[in-house]
Amino acid sequence: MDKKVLTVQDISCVGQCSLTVALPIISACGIETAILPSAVLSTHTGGFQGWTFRDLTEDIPGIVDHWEKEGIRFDAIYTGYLGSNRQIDLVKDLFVRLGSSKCLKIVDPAMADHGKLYYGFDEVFAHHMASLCGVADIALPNITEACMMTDTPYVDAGYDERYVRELMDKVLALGAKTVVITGICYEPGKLGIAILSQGDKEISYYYHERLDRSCHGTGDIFASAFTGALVCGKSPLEAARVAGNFTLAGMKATAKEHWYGTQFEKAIPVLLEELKK
Ligand code: PXL
Repeated sequence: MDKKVLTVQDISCVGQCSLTVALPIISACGIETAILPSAVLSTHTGGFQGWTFRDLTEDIPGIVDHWEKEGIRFDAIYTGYLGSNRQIDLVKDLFVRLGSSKCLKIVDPAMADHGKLYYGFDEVFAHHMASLCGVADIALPNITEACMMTDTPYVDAGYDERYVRELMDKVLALGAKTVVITGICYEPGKLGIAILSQGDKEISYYYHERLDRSCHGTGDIFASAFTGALVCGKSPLEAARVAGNFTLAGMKATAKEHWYGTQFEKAIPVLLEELKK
């Protein structure tokens, strides 16, 4: 049977992140993608001023009830940016009610980067997000998010493999079955994606080139492509290669003056090539 994915996150109408990234990318992987918008914003909150924000929390229970009655179930549920503790509770509930028997639950905490929480989030939210990662098959934090969820001091650079291993063990201790952390840098010019599952002896890495710039939305692009690749049957390590190479190609395709997002659209052919390998 063809697989079906549900993704739960906001619609930032302009800004190349969250649902405007997840829907096209997972669809491009050839997978039916249903969406549950958690909020509608005029833009994302990372650099624009004066954005609008409509919270859709109160719409979620009715949508979930309807789908449950219709017998609609998903093979994977991927969550990104969520706006409140209550939304996290609603997601935990829909994991149970809308997941197929083998549903893959993929949680990208999408709440912080570069050592700082995004606008509007606090420590209590970060701990609540930790509890959502605790029920995930795959948790996809960046280093900042992993630190905030596990009360670990954030180290920007110069950390070693022991620090990363401890951090990953702490995320697994929350309950996640597998943790995938992007942006691991042990030496100049190289970035790693680290993967560790419960019971693994060692971290697996996929390394790719490190560019001398950062682009907004790359976490969402990575998580979307990773989800698409996993649902296509790739292993977590293969999915890391697909998503890592695609995200990198998107960054390379992004014009220098394009400050608010990543022009991943131009790299869709790379995604399709990577999926064929
Ligand atoms: O890319 C993550 C993200 C998603 N949604 C909203 C955001 C951000 C990051 O800034 O502001 C609304």
